[in-house]
Amino acid sequence: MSTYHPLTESEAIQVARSLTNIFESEGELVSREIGDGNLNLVFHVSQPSTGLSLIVKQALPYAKVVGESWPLTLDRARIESEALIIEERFAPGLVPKVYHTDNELALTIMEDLSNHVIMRQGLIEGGFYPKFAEDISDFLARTLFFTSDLGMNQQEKKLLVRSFANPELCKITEDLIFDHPYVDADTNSFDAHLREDANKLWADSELHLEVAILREKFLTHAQALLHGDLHTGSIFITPESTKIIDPEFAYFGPMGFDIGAVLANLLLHYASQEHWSPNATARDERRKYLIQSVREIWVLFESKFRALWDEHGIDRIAKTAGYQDYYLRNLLQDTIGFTGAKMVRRIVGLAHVADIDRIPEPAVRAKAQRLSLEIGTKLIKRNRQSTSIEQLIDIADSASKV
Ligand code: SR1
Ligand code: MG
Repeated sequence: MSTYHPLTESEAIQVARSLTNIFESEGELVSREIGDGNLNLVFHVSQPSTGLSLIVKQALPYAKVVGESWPLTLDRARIESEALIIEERFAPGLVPKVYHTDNELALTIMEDLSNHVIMRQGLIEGGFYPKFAEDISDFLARTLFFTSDLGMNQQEKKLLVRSFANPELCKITEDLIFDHPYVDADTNSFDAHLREDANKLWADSELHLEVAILREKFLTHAQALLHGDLHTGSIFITPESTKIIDPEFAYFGPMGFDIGAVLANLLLHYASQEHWSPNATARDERRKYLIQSVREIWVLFESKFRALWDEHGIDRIAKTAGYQDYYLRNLLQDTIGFTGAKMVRRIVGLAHVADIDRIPEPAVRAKAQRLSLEIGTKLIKRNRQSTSIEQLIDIADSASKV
């Protein structure tokens, strides 16, 4: 079975048996394809007699969301496995355990996390996750610091940058986040009632300047190894546990892109509350919880990142007074700008979010979409003037009060 082909459910059982020793030799295995993402096959393989289980994830040679007309490198399976292994080293317990990688078959066999829920779905169902800000700030601070020039050997980092080049998946991001939403591109997809809003977006040269600056950072600023697609669909969660999955977009890029992805997806959920909250009191409480999560994630991230720098910083000249403050101020600004860009793409670009798309009433959905666009565009436009996370919060708060 070593030549690449998309696996069937029964072949997933064969690879799970032959490439790992997770299962007891006695006892039948059951396999189900459960992938609901944009790109891959995901098989859940279990042994009912023992309760043991695992996941076989296989990259397809094209983007499933579009079809075979959009070819896509299988090398992303290697990138994903290697990123998971590095993330586990720096943020232990916050990613699934990798049991086996097969680059020829483009597959990763890993821990089954089906006792968790996908965070996007958990939020839609009204879940509260009291440990999330602590866990995600740990993940971000530790993976970003220890793969940056502040926290790892700078020559080894250059070699790692090479093995995480990931040009095809970066191109998806460059197009779908930093280009297509700002022109009348074929890949864009939005409700007819947003036509005027899209026209405004395409004509806004002040906005385009900021997008060009953010795009340049994404293209050139190899600051740290990013997850690269850290939305709430890439997070498995329970109130007690957080697991970050799916780093196939990993590459060395600007740190604020990962932090912004998390904040953007909380704010997209915030923008959808008129539908998902049962009444005005619940909506206000939910919005406060989401805003408080955004604040805590940044505040905890910043203090953890500074502590890692003080304790484990490897660069003598980076200890110069004032440099850490300068670095964190730029990182906050990048985070705010990327948060905005990640919101806008989910409203007018190719790939949307269920928090908003699943709102059935067009008028309520339109309000959530416009609120997301308003918050997103303001964050993009104001990112370079920002000095505090409270400025991002004010933008979200005041937009939702109108
Ligand atoms: C063609 S892939 C569309 C989107 O799905 C992934 O999760 C990334 O966010 C990508 O932009
Ligand atoms: Mg994904």
